[in-house]
Amino acid sequence: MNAQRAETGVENISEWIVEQVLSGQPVPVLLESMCGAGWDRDLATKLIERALQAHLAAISDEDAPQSCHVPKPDIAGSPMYLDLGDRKISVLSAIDNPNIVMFGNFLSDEECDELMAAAGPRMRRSLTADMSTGGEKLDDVRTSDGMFFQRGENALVVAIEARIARLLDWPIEKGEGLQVLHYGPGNEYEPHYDYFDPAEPGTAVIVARGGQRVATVLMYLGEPERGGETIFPDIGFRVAPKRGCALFFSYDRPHPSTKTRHGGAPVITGEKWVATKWLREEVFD
Ligand code: PD2
Ligand code: ZN
Repeated sequence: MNAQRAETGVENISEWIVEQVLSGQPVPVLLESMCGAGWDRDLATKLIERALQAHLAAISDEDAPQSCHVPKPDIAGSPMYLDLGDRKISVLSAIDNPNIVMFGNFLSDEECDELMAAAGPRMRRSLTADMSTGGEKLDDVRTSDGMFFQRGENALVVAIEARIARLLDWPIEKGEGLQVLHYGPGNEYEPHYDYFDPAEPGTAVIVARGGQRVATVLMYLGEPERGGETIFPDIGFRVAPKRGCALFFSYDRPHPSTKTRHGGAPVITGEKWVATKWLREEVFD
């Protein structure tokens, strides 16, 4: 749409202005293009101001749901390592907002192998939450295979769940079962939020069991040769799926202001194996 075609009404013009700015058009260039199309300069300036202010208000967290207590690793004082009792892990990188921390040496090679071997025979095409019903559905946005372990299902799952609980000071009972995912070439998980959108009809059913999701721990078990990064497109951040490492991130409210939209980029060559632990606000049983 050009400036002339944007003359159909104030609402359309506002939308068009926001679209232009989001697509990278500098505001002075936008103003000149509106003036060139016959708009009065003062009116065009006001319209731009109003459209951008309304857009900022809409995406700000003022109307967001209230924030809640979330799991958090204690990395105050910038420790190089954290001793979790059964394992010493390293703190590789961290971002404060959103809170994302990457840990090294979280799982041993033997633990990665054992998880993949135990999960292998139980893998089925991954599903996504059906937000209209609270059930599950097959969706092209997620093309991995996966399976869930019961919480505490075997000695290794018990050890990993206890390690996560100590790292994040979050009770084991407030976690979903450990999930193992496998991505072959071309498989991906398109960007999404792990929390459940309060505006969707199916959310009430889902959060009746354990409340909202508040944090995610991704543990990389098997590395592809290319691709398969975990991506955070809104903050321009990509994480390599390095075997044995764990990626933690939290979201203190079910709202885009948490900046936690993330995805699994398509695997290009090789195979990616990852284990996911989603943490809830309340006991999940
Ligand atoms: O496998 C991943 O990298 C990935 C990316 C985004 C996994 C999930 N989300 C998830 O399990 O929620
Ligand atoms: Zn996710």
